[in-house]
Amino acid sequence: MLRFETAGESHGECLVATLNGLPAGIPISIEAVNRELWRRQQGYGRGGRMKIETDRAEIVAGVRHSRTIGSPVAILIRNNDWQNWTEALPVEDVDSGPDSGDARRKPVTRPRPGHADLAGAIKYNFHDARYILERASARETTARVAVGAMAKALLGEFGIQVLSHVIAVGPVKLERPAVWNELVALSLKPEVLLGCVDPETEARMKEVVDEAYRTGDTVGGVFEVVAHGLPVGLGSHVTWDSRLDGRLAQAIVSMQAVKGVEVGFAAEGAASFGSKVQDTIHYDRESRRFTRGANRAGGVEGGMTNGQDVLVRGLLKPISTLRRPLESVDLETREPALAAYERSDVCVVPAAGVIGEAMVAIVLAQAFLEKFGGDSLGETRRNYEGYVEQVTSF
Ligand code: EPS
Repeated sequence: MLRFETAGESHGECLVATLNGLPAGIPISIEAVNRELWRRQQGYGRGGRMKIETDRAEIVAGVRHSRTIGSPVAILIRNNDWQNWTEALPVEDVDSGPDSGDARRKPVTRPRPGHADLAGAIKYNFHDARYILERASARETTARVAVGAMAKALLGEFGIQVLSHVIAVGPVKLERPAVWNELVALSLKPEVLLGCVDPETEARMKEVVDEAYRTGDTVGGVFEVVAHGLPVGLGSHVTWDSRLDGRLAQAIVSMQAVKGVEVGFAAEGAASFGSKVQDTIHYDRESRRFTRGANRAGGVEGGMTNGQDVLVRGLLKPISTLRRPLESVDLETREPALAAYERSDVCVVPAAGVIGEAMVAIVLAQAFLEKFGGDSLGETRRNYEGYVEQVTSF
């Protein structure tokens, strides 16, 4: 079973992740991991924090001589901003307690609507939302992306790739499908604007972000993750929790600010007749392969991969920290007050796409290892090749 955990606060010393269950022998390139971290930091509309950080992974366990060794992988990513927070968030107490009102703590007493601040403060019993937002912040996704890079390394050994693109920013939508090669080209670009494959649409997306900048607002959107090169049969129809679409949905909606998910063309399908939605089945006698009329199902039928590209979309609400803050209430005085603002991103849809890739890669790697197992890459490969032979001669 491939399992991971993350720890770390947004302005603490570092973020850490552990990942257990990868077979031994997977080649790991630290540059490839760092490239993913770089991709997560990009995009037009990111805030001041991204100028402070240059995220780099330090692998401190589980990889030796550039290959996994079967033991848990541990990854550490240092926060450059920590040096500005040593007094506010020390590990050892410097005064009398969490509600002491010490200004050095940089208390947050005016919860932001939409953020974890209010519910978290009530639940964990702090009259200061600082400890809540430190962990709720999407900075945590840095650790997820590092873990996702490991999952991608495993999948890559079997010709499976996971990429993303932005299909909407605010009201501006990409009105045509993107092809796989466009996503590959996008992922290799040295600069990222809004992660859309169509330059004209991307320019209109930028105008929406500019408007949000002008008005002190924020803007959300939709990203699409595409997994390419999958075998038939990852996940299963037999139990509710082995269904791959359910597992992908959980992984995507667990991301900060994601409020909705689509597998394939879910919303469009719900508004159509069945005859227009299902992907017809055909057979090519020459290659002895089943082919499909379209891929509206997003590569998953009955909770299993069907061999087509897996398509998963995440619907991202606008970030809840606004430069022109919304109405709130002060946790101390209970008087009306404007929500707290330190600094924030205006648009994070391209970054969310990269995080979505990591989450999808992790879920696919879990399902892949469930099916093929193996303590070493060679063993996993033998199991995989045996199955491919069975599928080919079906
Ligand atoms: C983030 C770092 C954070 C935020 C953002 C994600 O940095 P800071 O709080 O120091 O500005 O920019 O977090 C949020 C969107 C949020 O709502 O908390 C990052 O590294 O992605």
